[in-house]
Amino acid sequence: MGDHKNPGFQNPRSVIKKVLARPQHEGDGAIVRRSIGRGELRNLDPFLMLDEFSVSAPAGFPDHPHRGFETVTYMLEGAFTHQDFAGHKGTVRAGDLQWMTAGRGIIHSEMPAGEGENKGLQLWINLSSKDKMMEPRYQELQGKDVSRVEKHGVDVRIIAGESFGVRSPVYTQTPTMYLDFTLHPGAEVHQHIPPPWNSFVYIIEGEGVFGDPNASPTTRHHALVLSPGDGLSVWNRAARPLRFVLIGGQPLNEPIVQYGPFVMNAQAEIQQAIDDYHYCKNGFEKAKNWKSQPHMN
Ligand code: FJE
Ligand code: FE
Repeated sequence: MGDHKNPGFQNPRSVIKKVLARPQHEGDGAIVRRSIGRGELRNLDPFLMLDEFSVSAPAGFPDHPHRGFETVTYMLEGAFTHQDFAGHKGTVRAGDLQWMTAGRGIIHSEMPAGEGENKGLQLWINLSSKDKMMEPRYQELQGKDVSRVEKHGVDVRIIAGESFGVRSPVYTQTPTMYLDFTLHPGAEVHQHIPPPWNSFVYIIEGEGVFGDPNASPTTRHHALVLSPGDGLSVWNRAARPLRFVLIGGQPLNEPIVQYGPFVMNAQAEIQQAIDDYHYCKNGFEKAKNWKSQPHMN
């Protein structure tokens, strides 16, 4: 459910934590603003990381592995090209989405493909122990195929889950909702969130009032962690558009052991991942003699 007027929540969610995502270095010369995954907010089960990136060539994220989780790349401006060790390639442009379930192993490069700054969000979603070693899988959606609802000054792109009665075709291995809202000046929205799920908001532009109508407005580059509850209300009382993503997921409630891009349940499984990567086995077979092609920047 999403609604432009009637909250009708039994237990509205409020903001319990606010985190400013400051710029930091990542990859090869790239700058990211990390909200989830930084010291103040190590993770928010099932979410491991949210980076807002803004990258121009020759910086980028050259060949690196992943195991045990999903990465969701959603472009806001410009484009990013990816290549993996199985020969899978593509370019994600503004509005497009790449939902990559790394499972037992992916090695890939992610490099800017547009002129100037290439901006987007990358979210890492943990996989349950039973899914960590699954075969890798991609779900790719062009912006024109992302479901969108425009109503009463609210414009929502449905990356995952459902809003205003419209559902995303993306299959979420770990149950997840991911909504990209733009609220025009004066607009408000009341969005249902499954009560047992953890959820947060990340503000992309403008300023908005979240949860409590008397709260002071929050501006871009901030993540807001939400309390338990059945929905979130948001008001744009400013003179410019407000854009934010609302992300929620079913907690896995499993131990998390992370070593960079390997996320498992136990230290021994991390050691296994390091060995598998090193010896090109158990999912990393195709790493043997593979290197990404030079990018045309
Ligand atoms: C990474 C080195 C990396 N945030 N946002 C170490 F380069 C990366 C990495 C990224 C990344 C990629 C994109 Cl396209 C967007 C990102 C980190 O690839 F995750 C680790 N641990
Ligand atoms: Fe990656």
